[in-house]
Amino acid sequence: MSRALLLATLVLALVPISGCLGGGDEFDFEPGTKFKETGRTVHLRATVVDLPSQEVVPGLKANLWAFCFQPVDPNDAYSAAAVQKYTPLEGDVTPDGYQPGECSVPGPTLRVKQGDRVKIEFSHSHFHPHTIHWHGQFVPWQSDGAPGVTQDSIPSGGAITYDFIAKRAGTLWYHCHVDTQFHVMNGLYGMMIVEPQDTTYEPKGVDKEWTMVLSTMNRNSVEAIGALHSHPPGCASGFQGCENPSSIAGEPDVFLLNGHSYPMTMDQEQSLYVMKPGERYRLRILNAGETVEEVHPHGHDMLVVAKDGNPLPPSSRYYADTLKIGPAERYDVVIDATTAAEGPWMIHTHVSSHETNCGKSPGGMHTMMVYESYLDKMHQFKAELPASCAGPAVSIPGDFVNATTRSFGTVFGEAAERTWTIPLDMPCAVERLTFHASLDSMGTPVPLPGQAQLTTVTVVMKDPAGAEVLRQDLTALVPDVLYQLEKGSLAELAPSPGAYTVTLSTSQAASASVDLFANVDYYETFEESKVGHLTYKVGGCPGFT
Ligand SMILES: [Cu+2]
Repeated sequence: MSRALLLATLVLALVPISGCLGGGDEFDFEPGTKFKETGRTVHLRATVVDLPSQEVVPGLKANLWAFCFQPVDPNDAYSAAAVQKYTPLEGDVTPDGYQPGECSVPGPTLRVKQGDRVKIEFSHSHFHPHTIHWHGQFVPWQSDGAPGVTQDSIPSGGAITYDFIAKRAGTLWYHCHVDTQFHVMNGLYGMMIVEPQDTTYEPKGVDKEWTMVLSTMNRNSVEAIGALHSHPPGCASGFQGCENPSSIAGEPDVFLLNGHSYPMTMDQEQSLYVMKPGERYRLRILNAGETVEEVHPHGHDMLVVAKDGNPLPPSSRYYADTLKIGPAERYDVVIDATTAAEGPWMIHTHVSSHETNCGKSPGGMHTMMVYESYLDKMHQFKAELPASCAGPAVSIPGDFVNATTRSFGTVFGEAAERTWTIPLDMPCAVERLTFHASLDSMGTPVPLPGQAQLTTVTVVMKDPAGAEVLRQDLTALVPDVLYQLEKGSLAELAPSPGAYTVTLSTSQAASASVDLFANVDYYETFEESKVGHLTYKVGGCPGFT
């Protein structure tokens, strides 16, 4: 073999090998590399506030906690632009000192450029401690927001500055890392987008970006946290008299897309995806909830281009009509709008029980991709797809059962009066009220021969409105009285909450005592809804049938 032929053979033999080694289509990407610091700083102030009575599902108002972000310097346009706000829905609360959308659930989307310095001055006067964890970002460990591990949580009145270079690009997120199972559920999460400097692996020809943040809640747990808001200002865990919420969170039973359930998603500018034929959209999906979801758009495929913010090699990108996304995962997908597909299309989780509100479908993690030419027709489709909870959950008081003894003085002939109250918290939900008073004969004086029993105790009972409903003398001959009210009559007699009062009086106290017993028996569970939250159907209670 000539030298030239040998060389040619070797070159030919090496070509496939170099192909295997990567060659021209080598995927030349490594997270957090190939960038220069921009020299610019995104300088924000962050806090946590209460968002009371946020309607997240039609008819369900939750007491949420929200992250707020705003530029430290209001004139700093670069930092201000990094805070991308959700347009508040009607009725959403804007806390004092903030612009609409600066405090929200999910929190505002933070959008910075790779290489920017991100400086977040975090402080709060919320009753519970919090932190911010920058999920996916390559931060110095001191800025990792991991309480009890690498830093203390930030108590009410405390402060920390998170300071890092946005090294890692892509779709990331942030969330509180204190009792994550509660704090995230209660609203402390949001998306963070870092635009890469090297756009080699970015999807091309994108006209618009959409974001989809999926999350879950447990109604009972969120309501339980709401009840803790009576804590004094500055009250935080570890302080005397301040309770933490239970560390056991209930199973998810509320399913949210950008902080709301369908059909509220249709009213949310950032959650109703409007399309135009020929355009191409990049949808960034974050699962901030506790469940695994299956995102499914109707009428379109999704080209999956990035996982957890990192681009997939072009040869590994794939089309899917159903995309599994577990807790904390992110996927970027590209959706093409075509003339052939013009219309209104659902996009929702295909874990079907999670596209419900209180067990009713459609609801939950569900919204629409609507072509512009169909926008004005959406009210029809919405009308055909009603979804709401049956009504607010009613909290029925626990039964009142009490027995006691009221004793009078020991001086014969002395007048005396004793009182007792029977609380009545929700008259319309009472099944039966029972009151029993009985003169304790052991306490009556021994009558002299030929004399009548001397001790008489008069029992007077008044309803919460002050009307007398019972008057009876107790004597040795008539030693007791029983008073009962059944369902129906009680609501009429005592339409508003309050207390029945019982007054015992005698003009001849002499070691007499009266045994008292009361039982206010409220209705219990009437119907257990599919989401595990107890709802009640109580005849006579306003708003319930
Ligand atoms: Cu927190």
